[in-house]
Amino acid sequence: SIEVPEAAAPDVGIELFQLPWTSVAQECETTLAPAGIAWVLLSPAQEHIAADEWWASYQPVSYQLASRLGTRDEFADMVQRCNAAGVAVIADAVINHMTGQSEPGVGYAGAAYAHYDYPDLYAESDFHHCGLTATDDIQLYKNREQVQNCELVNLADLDTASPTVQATIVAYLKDLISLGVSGFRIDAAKHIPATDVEAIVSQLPQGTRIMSEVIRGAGEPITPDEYVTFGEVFEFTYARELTPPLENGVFTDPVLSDDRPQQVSSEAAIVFVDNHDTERGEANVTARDPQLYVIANALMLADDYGTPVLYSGYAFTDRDAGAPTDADGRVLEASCADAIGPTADLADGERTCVQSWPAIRGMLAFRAIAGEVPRMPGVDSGDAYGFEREGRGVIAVNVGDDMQRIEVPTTMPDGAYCDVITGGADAAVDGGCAGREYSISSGIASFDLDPGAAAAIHLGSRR
Ligand code: ARE
Ligand code: CA
Repeated sequence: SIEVPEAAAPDVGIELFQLPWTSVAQECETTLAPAGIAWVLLSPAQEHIAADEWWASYQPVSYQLASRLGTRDEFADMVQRCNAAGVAVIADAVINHMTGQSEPGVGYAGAAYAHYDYPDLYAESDFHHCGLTATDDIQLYKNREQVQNCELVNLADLDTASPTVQATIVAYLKDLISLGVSGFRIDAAKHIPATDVEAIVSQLPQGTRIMSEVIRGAGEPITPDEYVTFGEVFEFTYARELTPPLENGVFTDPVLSDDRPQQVSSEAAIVFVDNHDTERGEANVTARDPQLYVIANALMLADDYGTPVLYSGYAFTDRDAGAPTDADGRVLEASCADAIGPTADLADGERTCVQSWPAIRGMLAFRAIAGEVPRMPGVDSGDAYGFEREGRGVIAVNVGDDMQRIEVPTTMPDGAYCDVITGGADAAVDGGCAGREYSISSGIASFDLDPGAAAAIHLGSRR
């Protein structure tokens, strides 16, 4: 018998897009903690404009925790329950701007506002009026001043260099921390000078996790690298390089973490296959394409670069459509406890529930056992590709239209292993396998893979 190494502490996160707090709490307890997911990224919690589209969340009206995702009490209860389950909570901090509505209005929870006037919070002088473009909107991403001082799609742009604006933002973030939040996604961080983000987050308790959303853009002067001195960044290049091979079958092999041009260091990188924006935009592979989506997520979870964040959203036809709501506009509760995916047959509004897919849970188990040893050089065989995490796990995928055999050299012990993609986290059961079985013989792991199939075995999945 062989010794199975101790499972590493979980590091993977998940974005639960537009999921109400009561349901997030439920997921922390029933699906995320059991799957070994370390943190959950929420949709924005603050009061927002009253509108049906999901992106209403990204137009703050006040910093009350009262949104269609839930009340302050529900938020507080959720954070406490997630923390108790061992799942840290990362809040989405929309601090670059307020609303984009030119007309005055009343927010979801009743706060009156106008485009540059948010009573008891911000007044006209707290906003940039960049004067660099006809409408004060950003027109040219190649111009740093426009990107940071003009308005992103007409959203009233806060003067984040102002000490009073900073103090208001810091008070809001500290309020979330007082409820147990562990860190923040800084929404639209590219549009806030890195020095301003740093000035704000340096006023938060030590250890607060900061993840800046800075979309790397070709030829743009503002890069994610400016934001790594005080936290992590979402590295958009990762998905852009990970997924095209899934469609063209030509894999290039980044053997070493540091051998990835145009990407921040591995420690600073949050990586993902898609997120709520790219699912509706640039992503090559999304949950609408279940087989390739499993392959992409499996490769990411088997990889040695960055901290992965999974994405759990809902099916849609209209890219603007919000999650289903009740008559009061509250997003309906949803549970992934009994979901088995992947499936391409979701009705609009139904949750993808990736955290419950056996393949994803199997790969989280793979990562816990094999994720801390070196990634070995990849092997190509037609449209199949695979690699070893040295001595602990092997993954192989077939992105072509034909059955493919692939043989991956490994220092894992010879023997029979249960596949965690088809078998899930507990792939080895009662001397047999819950899913498929593969073998290692004379130091070669062999896989016969159907078109669109993936396979992964590790020391803990020995039959
Ligand atoms: C909505 C309407 C607009 C309207 C506006 C104001 O769609 O027509 O003018 O409201 O009334 C989300 C939605 C937006 C929505 C907004 C506010 O995606 O459609 O606008 O909420 O409700 C850039 C930013 C990046 C940003 C993306 C979307 O750099 O930070 O655009 N991503 C975050 C969130 C979004 C959110 C916001 C920011 C705003 O993740 O969900 O917007 O809070 C190149 C550049 C990128 C650029 C990208 C797209 O790749 O390199 O920097 O990203 O193009 O323009
Ligand atoms: Ca700005």
